[in-house]
Amino acid sequence: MQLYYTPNSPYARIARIALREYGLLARASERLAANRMPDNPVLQFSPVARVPTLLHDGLAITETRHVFRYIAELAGRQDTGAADWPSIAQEGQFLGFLEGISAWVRENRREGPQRSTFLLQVEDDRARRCLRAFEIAAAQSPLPGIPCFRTTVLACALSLMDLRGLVPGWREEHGALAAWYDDQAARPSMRETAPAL
Ligand SMILES: N[C@@H](CCC(=O)N[C@@H](CS)C(=O)NCC(=O)O)C(=O)O
Repeated sequence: MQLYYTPNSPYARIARIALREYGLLARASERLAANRMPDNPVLQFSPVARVPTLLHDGLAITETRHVFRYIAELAGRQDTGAADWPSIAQEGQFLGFLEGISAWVRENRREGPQRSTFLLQVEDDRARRCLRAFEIAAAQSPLPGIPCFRTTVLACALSLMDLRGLVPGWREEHGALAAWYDDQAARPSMRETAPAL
């Protein structure tokens, strides 16, 4: 099994956390992708050429939630119950938050005139709205910990937001969420996959 990743991708990080949390790291080789380069090795397997891409049994599995589920199933953690719609609704919110943070980071990387102050403001607003809502959720009832898929997404999104200093001082007004995040950030799977600054 081969998992293509880049060190700074929060999506690939979620898949790398799954390999560690489900005890499958020894069966996988983690390989570096070269996103958006003509010699990206992932192009041999997937025309979409994004990370994470998991190769196993002749399949190239993409989309983080599918990769995560595949790894969980290989580890014998199948979820065969009826759809849990409240959890799926929350998963959508956490994935949307991660997408917003990722878009914000990408926009920040653009050079001066190419950078859209409108888009930066849109993502700033979205992130702050999400933090307020997630704080209420975390204070109302304890959020499950990693390796629950949806909260692995949340932890990786908060980590990226924190690392890039996108919402300075967010901990002060989001104490329940920050306490939950700090517990998750201390897990070996989070520490071993931390992106470079
Ligand atoms: N919806 C995808 C998003 C994955 C994604 O956006 N990956 C980025 C890195 S963070 C990527 O590979 N970008 C390269 C490209 O778009 O060419 C998922 O859930 O896996």
